[in-house]
Amino acid sequence: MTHSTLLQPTDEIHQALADGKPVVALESTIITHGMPYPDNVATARQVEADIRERGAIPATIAVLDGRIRIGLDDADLERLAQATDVMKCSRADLALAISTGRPGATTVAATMMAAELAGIRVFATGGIGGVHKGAETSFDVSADLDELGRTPVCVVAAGAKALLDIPKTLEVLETRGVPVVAYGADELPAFWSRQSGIAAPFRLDTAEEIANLIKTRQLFGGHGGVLIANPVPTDDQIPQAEMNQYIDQAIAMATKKKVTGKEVTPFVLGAIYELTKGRSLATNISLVRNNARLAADIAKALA
Ligand code: PSU
Ligand code: MN
Repeated sequence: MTHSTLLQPTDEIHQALADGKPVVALESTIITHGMPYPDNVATARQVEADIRERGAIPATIAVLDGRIRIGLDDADLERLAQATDVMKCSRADLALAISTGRPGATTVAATMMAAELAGIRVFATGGIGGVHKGAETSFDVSADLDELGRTPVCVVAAGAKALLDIPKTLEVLETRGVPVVAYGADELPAFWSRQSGIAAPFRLDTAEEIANLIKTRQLFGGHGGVLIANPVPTDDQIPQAEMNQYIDQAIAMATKKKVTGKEVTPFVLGAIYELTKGRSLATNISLVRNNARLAADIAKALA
């Protein structure tokens, strides 16, 4: 393994990047640990199609056969979506997955690392990891926040999930020097809900303004990302008051079962899926698609 064999972009993506065309990175933990099969693979394909429809090229990122794949074909997506032995790879896990040849799905942090190495500047996901409730005793703070502080990739998400401590997450992002921008909203969205009750640090209303922010930030020397918080479409949201009940129940279940570390987010997402009888999944699919469309617009404005 050398630097030149670490990444394996598809021919299409390799050429698109060489030509300066708009490319949008996509993570794979959402496929393997965020949604049940077969909705996970159907969503992954749909999101890729949404990006193409907007005139950009999707690059789903994962570790397969000891290499970081930049862009997956249909068979790869299916293989990843069905597999049960896939490592959830954040910054700490990426090298081990590659060096042992184990299949790995990339989190926001690891996808940002791969996107930067590949030269992709915009990345769409569902929600970022953050500071978990009770972090003052558990120390559970996602590596996504440090990555946003160091890696120059724009991440489009539907805000931080309300299962996280949103004010503490914002504090850490501010400390790490990450601009947090709500798209077309004054309030920070909370993933399944458009409202969080927390004012967004900044608001921008167009993809062009966001592209300008990214370009300006690059002038500082290319350190650190930008977080765009894009509210879920109104028709598909689960209002905050209702959602908070499910979240509290799901966290209580996780505590009772002593779920810790990187298992927490997948467990809580699964519990919320059960508690909402599948409605959370429809919301999740809607917001990921919405983020993919905005990310494609930002990538076009940057290209
Ligand atoms: N939020 C979701 N679905 C997900 C994740 C977050 O709604 O699948 C994944 C993302 O890949 C994110 C990761 O980067 O969980 C954060 O995990 P942790 O808190 O262990 O860093
Ligand atoms: Mn964690």
